Amino acid sequence: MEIVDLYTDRGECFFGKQSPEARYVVLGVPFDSTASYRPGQRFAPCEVRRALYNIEWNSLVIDNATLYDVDVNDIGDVAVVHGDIVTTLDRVATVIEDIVEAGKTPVVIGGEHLITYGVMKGFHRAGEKPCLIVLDAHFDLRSEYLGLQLSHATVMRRILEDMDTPLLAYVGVRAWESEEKEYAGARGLLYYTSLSVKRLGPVNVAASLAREASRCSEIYLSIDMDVLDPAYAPGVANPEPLGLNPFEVVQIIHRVAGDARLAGLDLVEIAPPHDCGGITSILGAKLLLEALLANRNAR
Ligand SMILES: [Mn+2]
Repeated sequence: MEIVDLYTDRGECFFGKQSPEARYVVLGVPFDSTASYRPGQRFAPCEVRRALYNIEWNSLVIDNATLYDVDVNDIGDVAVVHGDIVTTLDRVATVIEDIVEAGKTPVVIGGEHLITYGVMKGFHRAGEKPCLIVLDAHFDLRSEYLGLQLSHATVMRRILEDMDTPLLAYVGVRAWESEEKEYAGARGLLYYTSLSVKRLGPVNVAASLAREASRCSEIYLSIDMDVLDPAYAPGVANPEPLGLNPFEVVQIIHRVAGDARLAGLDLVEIAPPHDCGGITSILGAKLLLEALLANRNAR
């Protein structure tokens, strides 16, 4: 049974690059079954690819860096089973395990944030435990949500508890239940709220992340698009006001992804049915492009 669908016949939905030898392996996970407010993240892998296909491929930050010079292998989307969380996450883990064992760097386009659990499980099965840096408006640290242990609202708690993953820091958090803040405090998790990023400045926050990461052999970056203010990224499943702006986020991404120890990254929670003119998918595509170019430049 094939658990990865190759969307080779879908024209612009395709990332446009397919080099089997490439270090970077792009994988879509069009899953949104635990969405509670505004579903539709299943459409994001296609929309982000379409956006990336149509914007220019240069970096704004690194002179003369362009995606034309980066070898990328887009292997398509995981064949998700809508409504079946366990099967879907297991398939994600199986594919990621293969990618990691082949020494490649997965670049995952969600999908809701719960898919990061499957990705981390794949690393775990491959015997790797990268330090996690999360850009998000939310902690996702509930013990359960709407009776579910595995949910977009519990994903980081499950990753911490099931795999003992070192969660290095959150950036941009600004919306929580008291239970989550208490849990973060009890575990001593480091977090920068969106307000503290404004006060400290993104360069200083990024420098502090780099200091924290000095103890890590590998780093994994999870980018929830709701870390951005809804003014810049309205098309997300759970928008929260008072977020970061694109320049703050891109500076942090450049520092984190511009580390040769980056083992993988994901971009999650874009919900195209709630977007305006595709601006969230286009910005997501740009952030992905800058992350890839930052990382390639570091190697
Ligand atoms: Mn979030």
